[in-house]
Amino acid sequence: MHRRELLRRTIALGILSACRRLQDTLTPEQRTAADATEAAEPLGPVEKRLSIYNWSDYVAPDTISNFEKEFGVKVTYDVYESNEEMLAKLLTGATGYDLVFPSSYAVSVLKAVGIASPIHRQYLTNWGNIAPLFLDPPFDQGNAHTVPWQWGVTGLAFRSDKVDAPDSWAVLQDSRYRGKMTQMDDGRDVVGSWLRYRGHSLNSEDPAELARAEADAIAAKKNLKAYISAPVKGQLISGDVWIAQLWNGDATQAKVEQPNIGYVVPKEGCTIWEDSLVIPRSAPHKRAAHEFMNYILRPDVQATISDFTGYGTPNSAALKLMQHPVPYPTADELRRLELQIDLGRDTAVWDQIWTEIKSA
Ligand code: N2P
Repeated sequence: MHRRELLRRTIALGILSACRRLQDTLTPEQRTAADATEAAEPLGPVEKRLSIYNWSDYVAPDTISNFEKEFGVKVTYDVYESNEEMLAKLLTGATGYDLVFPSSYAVSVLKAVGIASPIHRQYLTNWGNIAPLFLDPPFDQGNAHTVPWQWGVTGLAFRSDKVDAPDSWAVLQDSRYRGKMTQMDDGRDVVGSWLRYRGHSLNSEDPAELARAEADAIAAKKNLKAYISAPVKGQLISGDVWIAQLWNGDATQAKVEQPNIGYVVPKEGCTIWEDSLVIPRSAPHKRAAHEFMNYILRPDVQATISDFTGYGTPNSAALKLMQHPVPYPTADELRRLELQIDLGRDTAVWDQIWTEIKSA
């Protein structure tokens, strides 16, 4: 990656102080070769500590404690609410994390700046449990740097006792529900939803399409209570919010406490995402990180996680054990679902639009 591109990313994330650290000095070919050599080398014994940095509400209550007990590893666990929050930390040089859980496009960013560590596949004896559909994703061909974690969609959760099931993103522009609706605190998700609304790709780089999406987002903003992601669950449960752009699994988690919560993929479509486990290059406990990866690849462990989080599992052996399996999307659904890709130099344009929306 060129220095200019790195600088652009840095500015886009508002983290100028990081630019000195953001350099992968190797060409992509050199990086692939160096990573393959590194991946074949042994890592030594399992360390006694592991530091995890994950999205909130994204493991079962006993996932971590069971791992600690079985492997004699003490786990430190921090959470984030968006890819940007996690990327900002890692790109500004935060070290000490052994595992992060980026979505598709965020994997691309971590790889581009050379801070995704190669996976030592020899430690992942449970690799064969992964469904072929989730291998070789477009953001990491060959899975050299990622292990599939969970997948889901970013549609609309709603209170079925307060409103009819919405079928379109247009509902967010309906003043009848003013003050009772929210969108994610996430520029990719907000701008993406309004691009889909007008029939465009949620990865658009077209200035006219983006300008229209910005105008639509601002039109909806006067009806919104807030831009809020995972923590909106509490407001859906209490009834303070009736319609929320939200990930399907978090909506399922809220439904456990409030049965009157429904979920829809708007007819114009939305994001389908796949999150992965990635070991940052600076991770101090790489062998323990691989042990954790192999642990969550066990069918019973993965089934417990997905049953609790409400998300889909990429683990076909786990799917068979789940009490509430999330079926793979049908061909018809897939036509309306889109994976977010790294916007490269247009990240800065999108970031500017998101800043304008938030300050409008
Ligand atoms: C779980 C977060 C889902 C991650 N609370 C969205 N990619």
